[in-house]
Amino acid sequence: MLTFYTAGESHGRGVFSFLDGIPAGLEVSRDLIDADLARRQKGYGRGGRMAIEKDRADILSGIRGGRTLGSPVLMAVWNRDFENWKDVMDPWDIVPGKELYTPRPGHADLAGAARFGHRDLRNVLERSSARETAGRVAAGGLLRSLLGSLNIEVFSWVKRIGEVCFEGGFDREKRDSSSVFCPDAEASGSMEKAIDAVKISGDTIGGEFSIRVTGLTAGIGSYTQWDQRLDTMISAHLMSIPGIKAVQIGLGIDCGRLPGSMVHDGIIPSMPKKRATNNAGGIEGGVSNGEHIEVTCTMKPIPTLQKGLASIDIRDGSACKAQYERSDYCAVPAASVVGEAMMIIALTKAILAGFPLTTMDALSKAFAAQRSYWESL
Ligand code: EPS
Repeated sequence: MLTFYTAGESHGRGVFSFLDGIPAGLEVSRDLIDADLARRQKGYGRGGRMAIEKDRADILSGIRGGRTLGSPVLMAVWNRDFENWKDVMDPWDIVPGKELYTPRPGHADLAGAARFGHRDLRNVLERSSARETAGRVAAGGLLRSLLGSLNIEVFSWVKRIGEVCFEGGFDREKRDSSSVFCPDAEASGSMEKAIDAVKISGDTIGGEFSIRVTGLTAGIGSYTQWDQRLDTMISAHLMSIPGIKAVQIGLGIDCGRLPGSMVHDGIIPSMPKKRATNNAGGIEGGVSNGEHIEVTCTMKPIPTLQKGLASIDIRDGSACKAQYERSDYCAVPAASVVGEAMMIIALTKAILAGFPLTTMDALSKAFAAQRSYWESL
């Protein structure tokens, strides 16, 4: 089984990813990892921090000569900004001056203080910051090589920023030339304008992104236990991304409005079995059904607002505005890259749960056998 965790604080030394259970012999592409990290840093609406950082993955263990060893992989994304925070983040000495006492509604500040008994909210903020998602993207970037070797591709695009919605299809070139990662020039322009508007008013804005998986054969996941369902695994991984408030698979919430005849995807006589539509988003009964996996995530507006939301000073309970430190105005484009990473991690877990193998050679053979079985059905 694959295990994945991160460690690290936003202004500490770095963000660290730990992956255990990757089969040995996987040829890892450094470029894929760094390209994903660079994409996460972009997107119209980002704040000042991204001008400081130049995220790269530093492999600290588990890879030798470009291939996984089967032992745990530890990766670091070093924080350049740490240089400016060395004293404040010192593990041994308390340096006063950067304490925070006015929690931001919508962020982890207040609830996190309740969980761990912190008074200085910086102790919560440093770990709950979305800076942590750099570690997820590094891990996803590495495992992209594993899925790639099985001919599985994962990609995303931004579908909505506030009221601006793009309903069309995916086009990689167009997405990559868009400042907001939306594959439509006109919609991208309107999305930029929506972000500009909140920036001027000291506000923030959310949106939606979609993720598509191609090349996943039928038969990944399971219906025999709740936690082995592919939809359980995918939605848990995507819901864990900071700011995500909804995950829809396929037709999603529209399934509740339409009759069965308009929801379920007719089976067309073919080998392998094809569907007339893909409202199920490629998953039936918790198992991949051979169609593309299609998921849409909704992200709330970032809770750090320049104009400040109603809050209190937790030292005396008096009313005041929530703290403001440099932040993003819109991070939906960046979140779409994190979404790809979490989808990649979820799929790798599901595949390795189905084929618990320790070498890439054995995994490739088992996966190919599953694919031919499906193609012969
Ligand atoms: C982020 C780094 C953070 C924030 C942002 C995401 O850096 P800093 O706090 O130094 O500006 O910009 O985090 C949030 C928006 C949040 O709400 O936590 C990053 O690397 O993505």
